[in-house]
Amino acid sequence: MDYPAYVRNARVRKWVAEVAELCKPDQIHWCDGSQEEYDMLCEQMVQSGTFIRLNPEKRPNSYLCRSDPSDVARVEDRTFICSISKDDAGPTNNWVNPKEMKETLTGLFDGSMRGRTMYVIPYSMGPLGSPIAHIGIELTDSPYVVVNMRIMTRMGKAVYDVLGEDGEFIPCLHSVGMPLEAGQKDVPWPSNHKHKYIVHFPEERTIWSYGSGYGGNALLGKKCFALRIASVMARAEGWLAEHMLILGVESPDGEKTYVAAAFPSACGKTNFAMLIPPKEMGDWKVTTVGDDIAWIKPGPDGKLYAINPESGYFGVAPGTSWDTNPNAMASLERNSIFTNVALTDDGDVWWEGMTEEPPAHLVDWLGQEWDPDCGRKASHPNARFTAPASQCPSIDPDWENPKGVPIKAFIFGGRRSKTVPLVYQAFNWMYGTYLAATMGSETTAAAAGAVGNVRRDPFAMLPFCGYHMGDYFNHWLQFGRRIPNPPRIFSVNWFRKDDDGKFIWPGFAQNMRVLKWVVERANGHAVGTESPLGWMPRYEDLDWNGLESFSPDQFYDLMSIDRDVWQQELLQHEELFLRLFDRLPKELTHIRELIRSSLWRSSEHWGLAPERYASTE
Ligand code: TSX
Ligand code: MN
Repeated sequence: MDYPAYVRNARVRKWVAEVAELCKPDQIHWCDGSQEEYDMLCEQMVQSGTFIRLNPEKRPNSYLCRSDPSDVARVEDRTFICSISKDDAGPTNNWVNPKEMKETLTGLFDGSMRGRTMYVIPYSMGPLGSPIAHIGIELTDSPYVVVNMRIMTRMGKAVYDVLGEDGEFIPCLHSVGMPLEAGQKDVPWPSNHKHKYIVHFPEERTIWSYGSGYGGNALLGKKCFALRIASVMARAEGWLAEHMLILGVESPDGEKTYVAAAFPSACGKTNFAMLIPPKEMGDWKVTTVGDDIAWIKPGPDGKLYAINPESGYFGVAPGTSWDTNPNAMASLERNSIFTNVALTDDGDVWWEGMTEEPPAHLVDWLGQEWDPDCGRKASHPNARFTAPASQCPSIDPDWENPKGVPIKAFIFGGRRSKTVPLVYQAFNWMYGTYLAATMGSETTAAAAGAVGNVRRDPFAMLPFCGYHMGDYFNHWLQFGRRIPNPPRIFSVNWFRKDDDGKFIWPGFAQNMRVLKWVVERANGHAVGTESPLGWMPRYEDLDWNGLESFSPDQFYDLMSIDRDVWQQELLQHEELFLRLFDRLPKELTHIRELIRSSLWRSSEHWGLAPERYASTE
């Protein structure tokens, strides 16, 4: 085997040789991460029919890719946590004995790269050399993965310098699972229609992924490493690997506050990470550190420092527009990859919700002719853009600071049409852990299950925790005990509806009013009134400049805590806890009982009833 001289790490050399012997690729390409290499691979994919070069006038240096219609999303039922003990994976993960799984996968990987090139991708999750960052190496037979990884991670040969001769890395093996026999013609999107396996070995800290080329199944630095494997590392080493955006808030007098926030899918997480405050509120500014994942470690001063381990956005395209998220639209103006969106007649991209009026003619994500009356969607609901984070106009000046940014508050949100108030602050870390652990979100058309069902998604980590969810809750409780002055914890819900089924809260930019109260509370500047769930703002505690039409009555509708509805809600929390009973921290059951007993106070006693407002002016 020939190695580039700069690959000095013995473990890397040995592992690449072993995998090559198993997968039998025609050749090995050691990625250097250069622009030339990126351009060469994109051009090669244009030639092979995998990529369509978009009109350089409209979308410079950008490409459209259409996946196989059977390979369009993460496959949770084919995702496995193969810990030695089944109990360590917990009831919310699929588990197979690691020895058995290795045998199955070794059989599948044997010869899986025949007729293809195996790419060696060295990458850092987080700024190169940051004490919070970690290194991975992905071996893949997909050039699509290589170019996406170049946007989403710090990829390139400089990683080997950080790694040195004996540095640690996470080995990530990926194959689309479609070897080419001699003379066999390739397809634009190779994948395996029969076998798909997204497998994590938490004790060994390795990832093996077979059969899918899409998103989190194949870009192994993201969900597989930065969440599932990193969550295991974080518990062992005393830090947090979270499914959270990170944003900075700058007040008119220049006070800078960083918050991290977790939302389940379909809650507009990227929109919130890139929020532009209403100008009527004055000189407030929001800056973006990350939109999906946060790695958080305690610093020497006892504060918590967070980095975004990624360097790009792999965002859901449908619904993204100049109205809903101008910063995202600006980020993907150039140097971007679009997967499963529609192609316009002038060589640009389009998706549902991008413009009010759809174009009169498109080629849809399946490559078929499309017009507005054809009755089909032009883009797939899970169509994605891959865009460099550096292109985001709201990118935070410290987003690549190797020390990370200091986190003052955690926000947890879900999509709840009833029950959950617009915002409240947990009384303490334990109550905060409870609210995050019991977080739920209503299913939308894009997700499985009946529309409107509440699906519990603790910490928005249910599909991404690499170990038992009960142990994860315990890690959070333990973590908070060890740090002085831990971040304040908040719950938000932008999605409450009135009795006519209409959203009460205008959402989007107006969420800045809530965010302002959150950072002012975290900094000890704002008033909070006690409710059974936590501290809440009164109407007069929020900034209403520019939104005076929003009445105190509407606010009360948004903030009310209905005793009977919450009794039901607590029963649902109990259901979740029962699933995790053997490892559920006792504290959480006690908090539930505390909330249950607090609900018996009448609403006037938490200072938010509308009659109160009448008497304030
Ligand atoms: O992303 C959203 N956010 C967060 C923004 C910072 N969305 C989009 C849906 C999630 C993918 C929202 N949708 C938000 C929101 O805060 N709120 C809503 C609900 C809503 C939808 C439409 C309106 C209002 C609220 N329209 C009008 O008021 C005209
Ligand atoms: Mn995510």
